[in-house]
Amino acid sequence: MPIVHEGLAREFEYVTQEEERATILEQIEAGDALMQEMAYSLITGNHAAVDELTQKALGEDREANDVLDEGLIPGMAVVGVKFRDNLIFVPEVLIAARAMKAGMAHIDPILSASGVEPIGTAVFGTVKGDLHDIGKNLCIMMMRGAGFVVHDLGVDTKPDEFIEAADEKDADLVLMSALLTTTMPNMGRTIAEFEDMGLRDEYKFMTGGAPVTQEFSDDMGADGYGDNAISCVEKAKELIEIAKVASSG
Ligand code: B12
Repeated sequence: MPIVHEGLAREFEYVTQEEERATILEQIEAGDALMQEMAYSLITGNHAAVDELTQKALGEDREANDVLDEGLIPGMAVVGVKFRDNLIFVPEVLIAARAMKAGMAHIDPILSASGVEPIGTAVFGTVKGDLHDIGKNLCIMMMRGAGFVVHDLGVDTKPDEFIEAADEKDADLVLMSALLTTTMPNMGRTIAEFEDMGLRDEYKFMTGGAPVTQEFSDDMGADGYGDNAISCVEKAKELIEIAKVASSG
């Protein structure tokens, strides 16, 4: 269905990059008016509405996956774009995140019970010495929304905690966030500790956080880098594909 919700149509105008417009429009158009209202409520941070609309949609016997793909994810994608383009700031993102959480509270139990094969499993932490977790939490939410199982290791995560969790959770990906120039090198130190244990090739490593660049990430020996929650999901999918091809070949 084309965009019939006026508010959502206005919000969609903030998405200006051609490729992103096409992807997000496809997701929106797969849904109906109820899904559009859900996406709009999420973008505007109306958690009570998202809570109610998600319950309503699931009560109509829609698939939890469809509600996620056609309502919550396109909404969150618009939020991600607006944040990246400096059209909204941290408080608005956190308010939208709360709305996403309200919807996910109904969807998560259904998806986990249905045994849908996840895209991949990741452990994700903010590195040792660093307490910034807003960006990490956004990435985790977007990754979970995209079908990954993500184990949140919290903040101030020491290398051995990454190693233990990656093993215990049978992770494919190890994701690290750092916001301080003083803690950024701890991403490289973490990878080095995996290497020392002979575990470097068991996992794909990704880095991110405001001061981190592609070049820095490469220097740290990581496999992937993302500068926002959308690119985090895209890169994670790409690395999972590479890992699959490598293990089948
Ligand atoms: C909020 C904040 C805090 C909060 C953190 C609250 C929390 N729960 O996270 C509090 C007040 C606690 C705090 C504390 C400190 N902070 Co502070 N903080 C910030 C601030 C204002 C915003 C950070 C943020 O949340 N941005 C929004 C999120 C969404 O963006 P993001 O983290 O970059 O994440 C996005 C991407 O980077 C990416 N991403 C993030 N992680 C990952 C991981 C992967 C794998 C991938 C692919 C992508 C990815 O996706 C995210 C979503 O788009 C920044 C300023 C700034 N503009 O960055 C300073 C800033 C980071 N802080 C700074 C400093 C100095 C500190 C303190 C040392 C201050 C002090 N003297 O005590 C302490 C350090 C505490 C510690 N040990 O960590 C400096 C760092 C300077 C530097 N060169 O290192 C900054 C830059 C402020 C400044 N200009 O001076 N801070």
